[in-house]
Amino acid sequence: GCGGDDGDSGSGGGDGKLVLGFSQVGAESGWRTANTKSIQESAASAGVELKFSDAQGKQENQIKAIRNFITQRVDVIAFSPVVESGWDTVLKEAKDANIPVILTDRAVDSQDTSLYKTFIGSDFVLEGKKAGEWLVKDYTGKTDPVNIVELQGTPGAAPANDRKAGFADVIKADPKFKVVASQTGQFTRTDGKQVMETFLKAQPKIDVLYAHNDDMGLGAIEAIEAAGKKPGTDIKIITVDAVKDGMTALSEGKINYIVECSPLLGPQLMDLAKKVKAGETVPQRVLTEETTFTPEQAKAVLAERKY
Ligand code: GZL
Repeated sequence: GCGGDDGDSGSGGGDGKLVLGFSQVGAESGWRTANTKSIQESAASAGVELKFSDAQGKQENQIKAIRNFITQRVDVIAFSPVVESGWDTVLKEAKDANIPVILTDRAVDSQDTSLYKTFIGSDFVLEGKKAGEWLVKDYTGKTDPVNIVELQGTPGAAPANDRKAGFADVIKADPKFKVVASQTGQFTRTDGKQVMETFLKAQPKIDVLYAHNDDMGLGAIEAIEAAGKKPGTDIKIITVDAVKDGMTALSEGKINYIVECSPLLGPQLMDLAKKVKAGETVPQRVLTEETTFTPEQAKAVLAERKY
């Protein structure tokens, strides 16, 4: 179909293999690439027939892909919803077709939780809180105003909404913290760089950048250096994800703190898909394991990072 590729139209799992239809957001960031790799590799090693569709960041392409999976009568449908809203209709179609759905990575705001069997992903509000808590600690004892600029993720996406809310919830404790500008950088390096350029022109003083993912932070670093400022020193930078390029910048002190968001959901997804197909009950919510990193900690683990 037009837009995102809808995956091959191969027959169902004729050889008894579980057939999983997966609709991916796109390829906007290093995190997404690692997430796709994890899903594709774990499907292969789990003996799952994967029908993979890349929506190029468009919700209508995801809805189209899900409808294709229903037509192809796959055993299980999984997807990472690009935005939180607008899924009830297509999820009801999957339910009416008796095809179970698994949410991965991002949440939907559907009130009817019977529309999916489980949601495996991070707690994005907690990620935002962790970012805020580091900043509060870093500025303990200081009283001068702290001017913060924020690069938000994709408008309407659960990680963008929740990372913003969690961070704001923590820094509201101290009025010295002021978010003087907040704008979407679409989770990409290119947009992160462009928006940071406008922040640097518009803001007389920027003390901190909070970017909802490493990629936007890395784009912002280019803009900060082009403006003759030292990232991590003149402007402190906090990001989320902990992909290799982000961890490298962290180990060099260009980023000050990274909150990890693991993309390696593949193995658990395959396990959940098999359980769901077998009619076993699975937890409504599966939280991913993840931590935080300082420059020292990044140096210690950089060589072994898988993504
Ligand atoms: C988070 C994921 C976000 C990453 C970004 O689970 O949805 O989307 O933080 C990615 O890097 O683009």
